[in-house]
Amino acid sequence: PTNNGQVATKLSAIPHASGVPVTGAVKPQATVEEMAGKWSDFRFRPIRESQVSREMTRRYFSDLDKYAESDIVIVGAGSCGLSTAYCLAKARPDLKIAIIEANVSPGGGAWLGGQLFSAMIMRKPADAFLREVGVPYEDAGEDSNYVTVKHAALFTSTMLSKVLQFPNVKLFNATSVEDLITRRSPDGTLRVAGVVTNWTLVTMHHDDQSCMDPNTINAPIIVSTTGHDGPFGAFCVKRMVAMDAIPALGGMRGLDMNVAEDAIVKGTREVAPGLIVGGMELSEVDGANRMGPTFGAMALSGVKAAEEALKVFEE
Ligand code: AHZ
Repeated sequence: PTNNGQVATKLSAIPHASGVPVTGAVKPQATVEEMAGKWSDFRFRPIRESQVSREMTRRYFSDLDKYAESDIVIVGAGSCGLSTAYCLAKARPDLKIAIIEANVSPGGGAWLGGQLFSAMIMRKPADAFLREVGVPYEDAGEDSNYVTVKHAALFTSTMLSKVLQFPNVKLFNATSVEDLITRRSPDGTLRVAGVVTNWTLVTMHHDDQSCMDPNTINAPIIVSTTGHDGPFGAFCVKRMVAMDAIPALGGMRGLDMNVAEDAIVKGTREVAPGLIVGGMELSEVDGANRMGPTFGAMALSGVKAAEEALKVFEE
């Protein structure tokens, strides 16, 4: 049993599209083909509206209860956060992993390759990550230094479908991390010990609504992947600077694909006790370059962030 009382499930036990798991099904299920041409007699089974409400809310509140003590919280479900979640959930089915995403739609900037263009470019050797997750891509051959996914949304939707099938992952979307839980040790070091959350619509209205107090999640390790500074981004590291737990931010530098991608992957680490930073949020800490529309570093920074997080549980 895992720490939340569930039986651990190995990745190999999570079926793919050809064998969709139907929990609790007792009889052979109808197929769509069997419905064809029979629309005049068609009827859905009856339902009472309250059943729908209860099925949704019961699960959500049970998840709030279960994940109030998580093993790992990932802040931000962009390409780096989702890659982190995939690696962690696969490696450790016994750990409870909460993903907090401010937006209604998870995926961050990875729904398009760059500007409004569809294709997503990944420099080798990040093609290994695409094979690992099962994202189809084009490779121009041995001499080519990069591969191309025909639409960035294919990458992001595949990541989401894999990550959300893990039984030990819960995505709380439309939920913002609006502060960090911190503990000061006797030597003065600040340790991040969880996150403070609120509905995103509430956080957007702190100026014109009376105080609506937040909620909390405790966890020994937080992985922050909230992207570079902007209306939303770099949230956790900016908060750490405000609390004097990180001296200052280096600030994201100009675009240099070759320098930027190596630096982000290599630099992904625990920047302060309890806080691992990956993806473009790290460029703000280290004063690293941006890479623009090439996503290999986001995937591999996720791989490294997961590796760093797992050290905490191996100690
Ligand atoms: O909504 C944000 C996005 O989905 C989410 N987020 C930000 N602040 C949050 C908060 N609470 C909860 N306080 C929050 N969620 O974090 C996600 C960040 O995703 P992203 O795609 O912006 O970041 P990434 O680091 O995964 O990928 C960066 C992609 C970039 S930017 C770039 C450049 O500018 O040069 N190049 C690449 C490849």
